[in-house]
Amino acid sequence: MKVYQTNEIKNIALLGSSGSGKTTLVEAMLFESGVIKRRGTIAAKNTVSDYFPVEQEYGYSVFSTVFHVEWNNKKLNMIDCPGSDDFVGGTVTALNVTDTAILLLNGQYGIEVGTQNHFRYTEKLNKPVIFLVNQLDNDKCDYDNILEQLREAYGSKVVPIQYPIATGPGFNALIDVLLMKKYSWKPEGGAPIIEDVPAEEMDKAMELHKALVEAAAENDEGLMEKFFEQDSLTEDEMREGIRKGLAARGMFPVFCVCAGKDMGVRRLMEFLGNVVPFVSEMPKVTNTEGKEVAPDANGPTSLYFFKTSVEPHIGEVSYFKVMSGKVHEGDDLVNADRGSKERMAQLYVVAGSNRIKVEELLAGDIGATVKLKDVKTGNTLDGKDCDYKFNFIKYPNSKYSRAIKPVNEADVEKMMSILNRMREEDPTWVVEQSKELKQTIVHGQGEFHLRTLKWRLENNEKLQVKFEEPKIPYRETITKAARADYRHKKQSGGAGQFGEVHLIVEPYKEGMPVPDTYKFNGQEFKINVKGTEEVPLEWGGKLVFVNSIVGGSIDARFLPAILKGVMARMEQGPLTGSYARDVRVIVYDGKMHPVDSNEISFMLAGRNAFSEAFKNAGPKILEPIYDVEVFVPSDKMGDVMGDLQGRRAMIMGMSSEKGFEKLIAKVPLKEMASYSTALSSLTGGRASFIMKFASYELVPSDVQDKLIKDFEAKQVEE
Ligand SMILES: Nc1nc2c(ncn2[C@@H]2O[C@H](COP(=O)(O)OP(=O)(O)O)[C@@H](O)[C@H]2O)c(=O)[nH]1
Ligand SMILES: [Mg+2]
Repeated sequence: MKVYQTNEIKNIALLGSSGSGKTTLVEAMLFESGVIKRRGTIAAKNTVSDYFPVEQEYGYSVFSTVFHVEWNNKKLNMIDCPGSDDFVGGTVTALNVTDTAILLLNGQYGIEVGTQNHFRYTEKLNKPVIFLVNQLDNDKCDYDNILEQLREAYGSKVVPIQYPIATGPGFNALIDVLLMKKYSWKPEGGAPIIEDVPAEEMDKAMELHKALVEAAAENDEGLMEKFFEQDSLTEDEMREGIRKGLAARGMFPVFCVCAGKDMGVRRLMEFLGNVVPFVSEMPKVTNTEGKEVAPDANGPTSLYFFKTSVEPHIGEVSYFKVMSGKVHEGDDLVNADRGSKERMAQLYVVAGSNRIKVEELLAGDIGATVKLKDVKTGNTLDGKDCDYKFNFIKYPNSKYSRAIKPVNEADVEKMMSILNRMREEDPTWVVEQSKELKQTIVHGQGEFHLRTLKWRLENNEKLQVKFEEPKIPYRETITKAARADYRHKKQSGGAGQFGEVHLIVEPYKEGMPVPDTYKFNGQEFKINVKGTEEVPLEWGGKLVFVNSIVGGSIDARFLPAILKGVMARMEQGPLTGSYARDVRVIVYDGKMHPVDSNEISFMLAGRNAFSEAFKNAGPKILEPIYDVEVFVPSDKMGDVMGDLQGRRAMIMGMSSEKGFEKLIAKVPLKEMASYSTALSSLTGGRASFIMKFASYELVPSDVQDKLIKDFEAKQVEE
């Protein structure tokens, strides 16, 4: 295979809702460019793109699939992305390593929640977008309506380059208003018949052509002047204008295809080859040191690994983009993130599970290799004299969590090692061994995301696991000051134990001064601060420990033991055994025994005095609250709002954009446990949401009573 130069390579992401037809389009493109000899179908489970058993089982894409086609001496590297937001990891990665996005729309439905989500990612990453309306042969397809939806959602930058003469099962022709030609196909699709625009379509075609010329001119001053002088542009000038418009997101061109019948696919590839920006024309990526790295084949060699996957029959395959320089078969490189050496024994370009060996790949290109020793997703391998690292990919926060457990308890270690390995394939799975909750928790992007995790553990790894509801990381705190003392005393035979501690506890807020006196039951307690220790807590908040001991009633050497006793209770709060936070403890008095006092005595006295004072100090349970943003189609707004109110949500705001509403709310984590499933069934999968930890807040008193009761019942049981 030919070695492609940087200025012959284009990297493109295929986006769009599940079911819009991305995988089918890939099949048609690969067929048209000669990589495969016959087109597979989703129904026959023989497509190039969905080749993993889990994908064939569920009937849609779980992973992103990398492939390339050669077209007119250019190489188009493409990544077919999963449409469901559950598998957003693959989509975000793909968008980061490509320069242009093709956003497919399902001709039956027009803009869907997946369209909106994917468009939002392109916006965030500032990537050019081409809209592609697919399934023009569907009898529900209404192209003009879809165009209207697009304009309403994304504005006047939406400019059609094609329109179908008629949609529905008879679809077989479209007008291309960039070339001003009619394209039509025989029933088997493939090579088009290209003719002049028929007279009856001329008016409509001319009108759209003019709009396109104007839009193309808008993105370049030289072209604009020319357009005003001559009222037209040449084909090349138009391509130039569209390219600039695309690159600057000043224009979102709209194309048409029927991927299922391979109609319009060649023309789309031609446009991709001729018009979309090259790698070298796009903004440069910066490395972790903030240095811009140009895709320069003469620069130092640096490869970024954006995907690793364990593939049927071969094992681990690692996908990379050449960020700079070139890589040759047999090159020795160094892993900049892990320090290890790696040999690039074989280089491939890929089309799904098909691999083609190549000798060399240059800057900007995408390739794969196998049998690396220790390369994880996100690592960089560098050549001599280069130490670039990259971390430009940012994944969304997880929003669905489950506690996971092997059915056979002896398999815990095995499960953990498999989970950690799987996480290297998909960084949006987060595995957490919670000491606090005594659970292993897997966090993901949705119920389906975690179900595929389970499927793969059970089917690929033969490890049976079960999911449980994750416990909620409650916190405990106090709401007023209280006082207690406790004497620990033990005299049995030999050495005795003695320690007595008097202390005050109160809620602590940052910067709060210590008062001179406290009053409890009419009695005054004078405070004389001798020392303060601030302990930042691993689980958030603080413990402030104040020494105000009078007249040496307790030796200073016992203070650390008292603090240790207090901390033991902070780690297992007196109400429900949850972590406590935001407490100030003032030790102001106590007693020692000249022989029997020791550290253990003061630790126990400190712990018990603290426990008692805590219980008298208006103790409260806090729960984690999340900031939640829900994107809902307008007609489902009422249902979604009602459901949220049933989840103790506080609605913070609403805004309406592009036929969708955005709802902003604060919701307790406890109430979000199965939200993704509930939201999906409320809206028929047409809504999506994101969530992020906000703060800890007091739980309502009925919830608190129940939590304390449950805890006490469990204590008795144990
Ligand atoms: N009628 C029709 N069906 C299509 C077309 N393209 C794809 N499909 C069907 O739509 C479904 C989803 O397609 P798929 O390629 O898996 O979509 P993806 O989820 O975006 O990858 C499959 O059943 C395809 O056969 C098309 O142009 N016309
Ligand atoms: Mg697919």
